[in-house]
Amino acid sequence: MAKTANFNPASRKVSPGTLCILLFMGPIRLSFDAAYRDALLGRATGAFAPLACSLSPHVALREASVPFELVRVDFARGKKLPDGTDFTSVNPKGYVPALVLDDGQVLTEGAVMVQYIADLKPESGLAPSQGSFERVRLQEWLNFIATELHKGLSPLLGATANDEYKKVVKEKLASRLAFVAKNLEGKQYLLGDTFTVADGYMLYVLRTWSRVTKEDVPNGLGAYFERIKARPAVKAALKAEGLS
Ligand SMILES: N[C@@H](CCC(=O)N[C@@H](CS)C(=O)NCC(=O)O)C(=O)O
Repeated sequence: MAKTANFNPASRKVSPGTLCILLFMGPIRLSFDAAYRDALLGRATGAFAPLACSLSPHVALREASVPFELVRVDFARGKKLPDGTDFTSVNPKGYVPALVLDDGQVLTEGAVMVQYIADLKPESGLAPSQGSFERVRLQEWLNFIATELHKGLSPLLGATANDEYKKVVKEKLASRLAFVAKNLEGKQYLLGDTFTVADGYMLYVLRTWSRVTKEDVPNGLGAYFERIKARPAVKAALKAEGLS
């Protein structure tokens, strides 16, 4: 217990050779291994899996310049890793993202994971320092994004919900997004003029909103969305997932 209480991610040694594995569901193309990418394309033509929320920690890893490796989870084939391993043996919850650390520990839950990543590189400014009130504000945003927006989108993603319910869900989401737009007035990013991991999570939400509603992001969020997409780390993450 004491070990956990005193745990400080910034003290974790992250050397260039460190292997962090970010597991993600989604695109069939991976940039880190062209041969593997081509093999996947050959086997899974047209079987494009939707963009997953693992994009958020993926962006955080790139923004923080933490070395990592991406591993695709093939949900269409029973949640398998490329080597045939059952993904649930890595994350028993069965969903992405999952971050496998160099000491073998597995971290799940995107809103927590991105803070861990930010704390590996405090100088990146991706999260206000632990113990500050600003950090609590960041957590307030992350929790809002995870519960009200990310999970709020879920009924729109599948065929289970009927159109009537989807309409209600969409209206609720639009009102939540209007709240975000209002909070962005006069600011570049959610916490001010500095990009944080909350903005990286919003990227997933705004992309998914556009994809499922086939509409532009709601009023007041367009410039913010473009600002996030213009970041080099974001561009690199989208490219690596075959989404640019
Ligand atoms: N509570 C998790 C939820 C993650 C989540 O919803 N992952 C989705 C992709 S965006 C997933 O893997 N769904 C597959 C499943 O639930 O079986 C988090 O916030 O990280």
